[in-house]
Amino acid sequence: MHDTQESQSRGILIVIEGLDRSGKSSQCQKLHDHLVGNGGQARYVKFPDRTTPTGKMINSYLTGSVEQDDHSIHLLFSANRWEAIKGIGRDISNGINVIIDRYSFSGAVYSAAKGNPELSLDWAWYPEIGLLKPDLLLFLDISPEEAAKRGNYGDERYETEKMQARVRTLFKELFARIDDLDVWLVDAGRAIDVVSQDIFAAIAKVSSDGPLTESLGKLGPLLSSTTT
Ligand code: Z5A
Ligand code: MG
Repeated sequence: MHDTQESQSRGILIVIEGLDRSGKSSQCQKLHDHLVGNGGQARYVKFPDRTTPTGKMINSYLTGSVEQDDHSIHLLFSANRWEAIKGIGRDISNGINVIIDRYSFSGAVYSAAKGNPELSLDWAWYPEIGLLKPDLLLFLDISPEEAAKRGNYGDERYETEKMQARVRTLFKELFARIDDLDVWLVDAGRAIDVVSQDIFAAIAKVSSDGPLTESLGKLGPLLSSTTT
């Protein structure tokens, strides 16, 4: 775990990913409170950040009030991360642990899951290359059927069981194609506090030795046939 007593050390970059309603936002908030409660500094960042100009365009698309070309909306989601990344890097350097709710991994798989033949997973990943690589990626795994039982499911674009099933498969393919990425699969179908305990245990094992200089790189080859 990042030693919050050493003012010299940097923060850690944690990403929480998962399907819709897998409990990402609940767990990000709990992790934030846990780190702060233990005397550390933490910041909770959520993508898409719907407050910025790009985020407002994304929100209009997600809520169905405007249509967008698949490539165009994809690049807007990516731009929404690029415009925030310097600030995140600065916080990490200043010893603040940054918890990110959805990141490049959601960015690539949701677009690729649309099934547009001109928007492959490889194409979708490309704009993410160069963004900061997380120290730890937690994937909250839940079946689309289980997720659908939770509140408000179905209000936004992409919130269908068919889409979520494709997304789940693509997440696993994507993780298998990224070198040297610390991914923890967490069974998110359990009670909230049980899931949190697993997450806190994973965080305790992360080291913040050395500067956070690593960036997301190109995807490796697909070694198994898990595509949709
Ligand atoms: N998207 C994209 O296409 N490209 C991108 O680059 C990015 C995103 C970043 C909006 O995302 C959409 O944008 C999303 C992907 C796409 N589309 N879909 N689908 P978002 O992050 O703004 O919204 P969301 O993640 O889809 O939904 P959510 O509401 O934020 O879900 P969540 O954060 O995973 O769950 P939650 O809010 O913590 O919990 C949901 C409910 O379940 C709530 O009532 C909780 O009290 C309950 N809950 C949570 N955990 C549990 C457990 N363990 N047991 C029982 N009940 C629980
Ligand atoms: Mg959420």
